[in-house]
Amino acid sequence: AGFHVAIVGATGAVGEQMLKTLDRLSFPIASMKLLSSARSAGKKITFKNEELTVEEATPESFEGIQLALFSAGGSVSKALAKEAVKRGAIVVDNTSAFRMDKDVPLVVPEVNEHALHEHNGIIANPNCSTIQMVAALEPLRRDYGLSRIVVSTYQAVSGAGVNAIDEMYEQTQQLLNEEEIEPKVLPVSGDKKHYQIAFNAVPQIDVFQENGFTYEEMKMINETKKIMEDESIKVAATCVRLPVETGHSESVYVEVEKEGLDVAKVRSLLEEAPGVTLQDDPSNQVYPLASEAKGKDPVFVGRIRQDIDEPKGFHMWIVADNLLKGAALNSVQIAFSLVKLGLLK
Ligand code: 11C
Repeated sequence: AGFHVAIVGATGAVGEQMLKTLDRLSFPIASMKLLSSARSAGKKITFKNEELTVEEATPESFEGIQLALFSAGGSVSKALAKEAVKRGAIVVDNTSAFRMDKDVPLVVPEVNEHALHEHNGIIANPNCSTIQMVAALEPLRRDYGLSRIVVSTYQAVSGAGVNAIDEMYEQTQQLLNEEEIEPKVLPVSGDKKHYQIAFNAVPQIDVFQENGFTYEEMKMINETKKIMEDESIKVAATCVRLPVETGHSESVYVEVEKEGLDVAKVRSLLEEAPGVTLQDDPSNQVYPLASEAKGKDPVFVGRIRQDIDEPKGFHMWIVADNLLKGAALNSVQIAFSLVKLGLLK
């Protein structure tokens, strides 16, 4: 027993983690189909001791598929997600293609699992930097309300894909060898200019919008309001890429609506929160680190401080594996939620 599942983008950094996560969490699978662009078709991937050949994704690929996890870029999702739905599949889409569509739920199960009931075939998985932030802030929102969030991110190169990871290692090696470097991928593959990522901090993730924010920053702003179902929360974001392979870190300042919150209460709310692990013991230098979050499921939170001037303001450091909770794990959790709610059967 189990479901007929397809992964679109099986050869990518997130696709690889989707396969591992489905296996590790024992998602019930009757059959697995691996799909990709024409360029990666033909590659072999082992899943549950079986060697599978990656096929080029076409509309017909989705015949008989019940669940399709997409992570092959927005244009692939735009071209094929509705074709999959037409053929009876539920799509969990890890791109930004449909996230802000009114009839598409944007879901972090710990925050708004109930939104899945409204789905029309496609469910969007939020942006990685948004997921970890809302998972950590949801317990504060529920009990105290949120009025404002100001976030600065310190994002890993794996968020930009396998080519960005390769570029970071290659540049690091070249610079250590005192060789010339030739940036080609980051900050945004396809943008006009490229900058050094090794030994650097680059304040551009995705392309600039007319208002001066980047698309990544606007995703954090718009997606947070949609997931938390509250347009009145003021959100501002500055997104920065660092030479970290995997693990996004975020410095978050949050103001709550109600009075009476203090650091001890924030800690106890987060200790109880599903999917969150508190790592906050300054006297013993305990705080979240990207290097330790890599390969782990939880969202780690530490460095919790009450603002010195604003009693309703709190600062914290939120870290998660961007390929797991930020992408593959959240998608698989959505799939489990669909089963639990009787929406996938
Ligand atoms: C990054 N957050 O770190 C991006 C990657 O909308 O799903 C995820 C892009 C997205 O570059």
